[in-house]
Amino acid sequence: MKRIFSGMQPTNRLTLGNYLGALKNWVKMQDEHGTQCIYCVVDLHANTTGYNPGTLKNATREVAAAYIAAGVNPEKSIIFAQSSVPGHAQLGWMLSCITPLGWLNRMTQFKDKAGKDKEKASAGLYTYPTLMAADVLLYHATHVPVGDDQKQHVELMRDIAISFNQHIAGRDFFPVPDPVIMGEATRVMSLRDGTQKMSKSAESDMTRINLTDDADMISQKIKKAKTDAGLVPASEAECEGRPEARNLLTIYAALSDTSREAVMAEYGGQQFSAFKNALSDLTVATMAPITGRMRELMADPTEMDRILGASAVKANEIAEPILKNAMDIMGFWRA
Ligand code: AQP
Repeated sequence: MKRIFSGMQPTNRLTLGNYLGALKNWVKMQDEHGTQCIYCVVDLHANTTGYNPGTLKNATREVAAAYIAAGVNPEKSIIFAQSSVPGHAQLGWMLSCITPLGWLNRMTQFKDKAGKDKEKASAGLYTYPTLMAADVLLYHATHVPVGDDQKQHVELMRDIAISFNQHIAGRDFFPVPDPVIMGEATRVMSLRDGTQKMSKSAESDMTRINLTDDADMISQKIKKAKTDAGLVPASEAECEGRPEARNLLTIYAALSDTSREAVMAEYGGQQFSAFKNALSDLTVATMAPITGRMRELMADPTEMDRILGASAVKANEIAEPILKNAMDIMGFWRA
């Protein structure tokens, strides 16, 4: 059986990048035969870049609501908050103790997120990849659908699993999970700078489309998206050195489930204003039902809590025996 595990941080409103790079694929995978999907709201990870106890609970509900609104079915898939299964933190600690510092030093996301003043970054941000490894290995998951930015972390998690199996267990205890990076938009870029990833915690809201944005806001953001003085590129060669143009074409292709090539065949050589109008209409048409459903779900926090609670029980049932076995392998005392 294929077991899928993936998660998103409740750090801010989810973006079109989160949707196209990951969430849209999660929905597709849920319908594959012989697949069990576990989709987590990784609230322990959200703490690595700052604490806001007043908003975290609701942000967790909102991310879960986004999963459901996008098409994840809580009757089929497990949707829960990471902190409600204690095994994540326990296995995370155990794995951090067998992960060499040299491996963590290579992680580019820490460098990006810590910024210039590394001394002020939290220890949690540094060990984020070992907790992420625990998230997946705790369920003996086999596949991890993520955006391109998380590829390095999945590679590290594979190294940790192999190392645990070889040096501690002496057998294949953890399956070595495969990253699944699919679709046209594996890395959606900022609307204001085509060299930067679209990120939910970037300072300017104009850099991204949030899943909660209404039609006016979406069309304003797309209208103001950075382009250049040329026409819409008609070939990959014409995209060279034009990251913003390429990004808008990629977004259009991913939203319409087609290829960038097909989009260029339709809009190449036209003015950006016409293409932006078409992109804006397509984005609004795709997002409006998701945003509407999210709003309905968020109007009933009790129901959201019921869904998260029921799924946490199911997640714990899978995680507990695996954690116990891992603890036995590591030699921890147990009555
Ligand atoms: N721009 C993106 N394009 C494609 N995929 C993306 N993902 C994130 N941004 C893009 C994918 O979304 C999933 C959840 O991401 P996350 O919440 O774990 O955080 P992140 O990867 O650090 O993404 P953000 O939006 O930049 O969050 P913040 O600003 O909070 O750090 C992952 O599968 C990710 O690959």
